[in-house]
Amino acid sequence: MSEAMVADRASEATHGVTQHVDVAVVGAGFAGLYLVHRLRKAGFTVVAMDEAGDVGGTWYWNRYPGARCDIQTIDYSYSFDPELEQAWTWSEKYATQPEILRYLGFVADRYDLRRDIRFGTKVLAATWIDATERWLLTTSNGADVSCRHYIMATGCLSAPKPPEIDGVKDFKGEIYFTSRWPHQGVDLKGKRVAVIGTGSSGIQSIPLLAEQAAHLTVFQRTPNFALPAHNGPPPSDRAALLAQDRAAFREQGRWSMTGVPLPPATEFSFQLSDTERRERFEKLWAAGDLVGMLTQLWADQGNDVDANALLADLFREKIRSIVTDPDTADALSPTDHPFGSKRPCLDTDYYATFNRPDVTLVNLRKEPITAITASGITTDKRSIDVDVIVFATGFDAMTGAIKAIHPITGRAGRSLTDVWADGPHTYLGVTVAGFPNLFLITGPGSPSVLSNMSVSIEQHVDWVVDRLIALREAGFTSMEATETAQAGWARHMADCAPLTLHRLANTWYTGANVPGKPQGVMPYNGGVGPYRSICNEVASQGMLGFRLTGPGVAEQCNDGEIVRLQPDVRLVLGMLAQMNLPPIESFGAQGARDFVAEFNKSRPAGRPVGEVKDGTLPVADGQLPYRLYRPATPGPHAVVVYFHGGGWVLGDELSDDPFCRDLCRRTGMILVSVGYRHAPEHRFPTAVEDGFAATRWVAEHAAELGGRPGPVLVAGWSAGANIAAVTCQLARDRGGPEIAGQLLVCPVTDCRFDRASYIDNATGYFLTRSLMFWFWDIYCAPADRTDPRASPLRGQLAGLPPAYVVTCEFDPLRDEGIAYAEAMQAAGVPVEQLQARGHFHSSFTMVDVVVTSADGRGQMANALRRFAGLPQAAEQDNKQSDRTNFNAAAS
Ligand code: N01
Repeated sequence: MSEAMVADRASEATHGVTQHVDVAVVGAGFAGLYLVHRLRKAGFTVVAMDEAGDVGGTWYWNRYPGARCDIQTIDYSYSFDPELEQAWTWSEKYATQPEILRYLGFVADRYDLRRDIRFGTKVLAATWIDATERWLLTTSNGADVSCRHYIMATGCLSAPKPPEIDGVKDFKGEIYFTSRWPHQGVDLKGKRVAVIGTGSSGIQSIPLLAEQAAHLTVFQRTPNFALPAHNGPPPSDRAALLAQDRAAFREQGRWSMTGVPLPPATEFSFQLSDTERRERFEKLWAAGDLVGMLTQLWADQGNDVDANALLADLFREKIRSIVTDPDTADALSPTDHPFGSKRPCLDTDYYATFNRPDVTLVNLRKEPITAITASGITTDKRSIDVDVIVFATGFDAMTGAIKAIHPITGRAGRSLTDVWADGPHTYLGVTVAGFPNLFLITGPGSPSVLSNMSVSIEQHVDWVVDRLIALREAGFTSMEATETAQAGWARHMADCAPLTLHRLANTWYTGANVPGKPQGVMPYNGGVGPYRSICNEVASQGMLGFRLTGPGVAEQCNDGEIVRLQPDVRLVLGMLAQMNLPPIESFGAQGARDFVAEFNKSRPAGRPVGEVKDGTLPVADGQLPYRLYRPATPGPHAVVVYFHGGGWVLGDELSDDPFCRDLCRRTGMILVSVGYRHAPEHRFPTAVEDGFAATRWVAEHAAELGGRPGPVLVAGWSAGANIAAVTCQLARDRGGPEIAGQLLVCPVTDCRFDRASYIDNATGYFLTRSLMFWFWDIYCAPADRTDPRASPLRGQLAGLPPAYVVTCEFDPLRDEGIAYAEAMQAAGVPVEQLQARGHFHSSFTMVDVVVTSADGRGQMANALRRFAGLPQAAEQDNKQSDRTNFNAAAS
């Protein structure tokens, strides 16, 4: 669109007269365009405003040489209209900025969107007027706007960050920002050029700038991971997939974790050999697929630092193989953050560019910039004269464009800048408490930049517009998030932290790139599909967490938190619900055992330990099998006798294998998992008597097993924790063995079924109330149930070994576990409790599936080490998580 046409368009809004619309939108990029289209179709009057001279958003401004998308264009497109999809064909796998801009122009033309967009127009201030329940916007160009709903489609990376280097104003040469590259281009021929910054913009532009400049000097503060794009025509395999079933392809993207329809890797790093890992890496390196490299190598690459390090090593090897000067290769190799924690880049000849004689890398970690001078850039070691400085220094991301471009004043005169002073607070990343009818498209707290933006944008726009339609139909004129819902979303966001490694890097994802900006992972890292289902649930649960008001209708406020489960627990339970399994108890005892054995085959294998050895141990009337897990460290080791879960009916010494391995690795102790006998073949008290006998045998044979002589420890999960608890009571009463401590994970401690947790969590959390009835019926006659060997809560508790008791919020057994911990404590036993918020009965044994339970398992291991008089384990989980998920109550 010509500048004259822009001026015409801007002047159509008459000065002095307020323009009244249903909805005002800021931004005319991917999000703004789709908003205008959908809102108009839904019958709303709408105006969009953009400072730019035409549509395009980020693609309007970022015109630097080499600018391209780095998600395959086949995925980086609108999907709302199949005809639009048929009408446009991308020429490349990763389209250039000009092609993407042409596409957005094509979309604007096709739906005649420009007629409702005021270009060259900045919103100067936005104020909520309580009396009219409308937003009033003052603008830089043309009429002010009064709107019922105000939607920020401002993009996540649109407010450039100032260079923060002294002396920029003194520089006598030319200065350019990649984010505001001149439309007419820049002639760099024969010039000495400096680039500051090696993020995506720097890495994309550097090879092309090097081709033009007489000499290029790259000032790098943090080396980044870059993968060759191998650009070319759209890959035929994915194009064929799309052509085969366009709707299914798009739908798969919408429900995926990243917004790109690629199935994630299922094998874990420790299940693959070095050769297999290398093969996978080479394949993705050759494919040039960033999302693939981020998700397809091994299942734990994105959340486990050790698994991620394997991948980072392969990257560094590649850099060394491309860059001829070893010092330069070293400087270009990232070592301070896991792959993917900072946005990795797609490049074309980036690393090879540093082999050119006319390109120099300055490593700012070794020689920081001290100032920019009239003639160039000075570091603490030297001065480098240049004619041109290109700042590829990035953006005040996520919040910059929302809060810095103009004051937004909500209810009771509260400014968004004040409300967000310590970081952004949102509900779903879309709304903010205290700011009625204000919507953020891909705002902080939404998957946004951790996803394929086009998919996230469509989801947000559809969700918001659908809500506006529903409000209108019900007669509501305002919609506002509640503080409870917003606080719940913040908690859910924090719960999601261990799912990825983003928290471990200094990056614009966390605000670390802007001096003084509050820090925390801003985008939602729980995945695109889960996020979509949460948004849908908010609507289906009567707009949970929103207050709706309107003239002539009763206020509606269905307050609450939308996600109370840990994010991965929610996924596991969702998958189980989809499987629609019959109740386990309906299989009968043997059928249930077969079912569990089959079910366990599909879980990730446990992690390697030093040695796994099977054996048998004697009890009065036979032999019991056991499996011993020995750490890789030199012994002798403290010994833990472990009892598996399964309601005294199911399971065996192998059935908690991943949990035993994990505890062995974390504690550095031998675990002996005992195959005690089960009901109905062997009813009460066989299981507990077996447990006691096995513990005594292990204690007596500790040295032969490679263990440390002296007291043993006991641990168990569920019914196994019942056996561990009872074993401690029997050992106290029967003269040994000496037990140094007990770890009880979700223990069965009493035969009562009327505690609140039995009622609240009766169904829906895998272990059901009726399954527990069934277990008790098979195991123990009603008359025996009050025997302390069945219900240890009813026993004498004084003089027991110190205990660590773990309970889960969504577990029928929660309250009897807490009751046991409290009763032991009242009896003078040293007790620590871990009350795991958002977890279910199986959270801690589902190692590598419920990764949010890793912190808790680390705490259990440390408790066992304390009981054994050992120093605390190396802070294994501090590298996994920088905060605790749980309300641990140490007593
Ligand atoms: O910005 P960045 P970007 N002195 O913040 C350095 C998207 N994008 O514009 O890492 C010296 O990533 C800074 O160093 P450090 C994409 O999501 C997509 O490149 O803070 N150096 C860093 O190296 C991307 O992630 C595409 O230590 C300074 C660089 O400048 C996001 O936009 C293309 C400095 C900034 O990197 C942002 O990318 C382009 C200083 N004072 C962008 N200040 C696609 O391909 C900053 N730096 C789709």
